[in-house]
Amino acid sequence: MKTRTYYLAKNLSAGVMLFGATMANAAVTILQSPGSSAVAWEAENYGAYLSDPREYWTPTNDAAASGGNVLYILGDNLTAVPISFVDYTIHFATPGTYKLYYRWRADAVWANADRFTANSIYIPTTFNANTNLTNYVIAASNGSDAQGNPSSTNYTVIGEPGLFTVTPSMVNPGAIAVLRIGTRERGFILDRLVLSTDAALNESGFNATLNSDIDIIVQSAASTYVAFEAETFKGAYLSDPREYWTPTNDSRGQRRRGAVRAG
Ligand SMILES: [Ca+2]
Ligand SMILES: [Ca+2]
Ligand SMILES: [Ca+2]
Repeated sequence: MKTRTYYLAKNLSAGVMLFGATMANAAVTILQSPGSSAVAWEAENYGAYLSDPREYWTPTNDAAASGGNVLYILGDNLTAVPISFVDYTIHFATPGTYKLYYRWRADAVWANADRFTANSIYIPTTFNANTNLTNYVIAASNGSDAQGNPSSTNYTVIGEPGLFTVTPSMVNPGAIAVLRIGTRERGFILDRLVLSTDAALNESGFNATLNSDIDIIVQSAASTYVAFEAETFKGAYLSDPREYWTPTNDSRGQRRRGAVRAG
């Protein structure tokens, strides 16, 4: 992936935004913890992009944002259909009916001139949506505006009325679901997302929902080592039925599970 950096002469509360701070990343799966009723992640992390140069998602910084960064819709204000997309790949652990919540705001650079702009995206009506308009609805955030209380230019948490179903087969090992979010109004700022079985999650509940783990082992900042259990669920297996690795328990093993060869 090419790294491009955009400097825009737009002063936001955080000062000048630095656009396009992307790095080459392998596809990452967001993992729901066993027993958890929610999945949470920063909008600017773990996305895979389908971008049209006319209007597209790009990560940028914002001091008021969770994690200090956001995804921003840059380009022309093309609202009739979703133009570009960000995909989040999720492995669920708990079947159920999930509601999508997100923390967002409108860029005042646009919303001060038109109170109803920069306040919507395209939300998929299902997991694994394609790119057709028929797979999307206009986000509930479009109902707020820059002269409302709170103003659309302040960060708020909102939930979508359309729900997402996680079936029992979707929690099988290796199963994934893709949440694809489309662009709509230029200047929309997406900070953080939560999918939860709680249909009435409020803002404090949203903030208390910790970000989920991912399927790769990440070295801690400034750490001089990486350490992990052999049986970690982050392991990927190439198995021959005659002899293969399988996790099992052993009271003498650390955390009482180990990976052993079977067969
Ligand atoms: Ca709007
Ligand atoms: Ca964020
Ligand atoms: Ca172990």
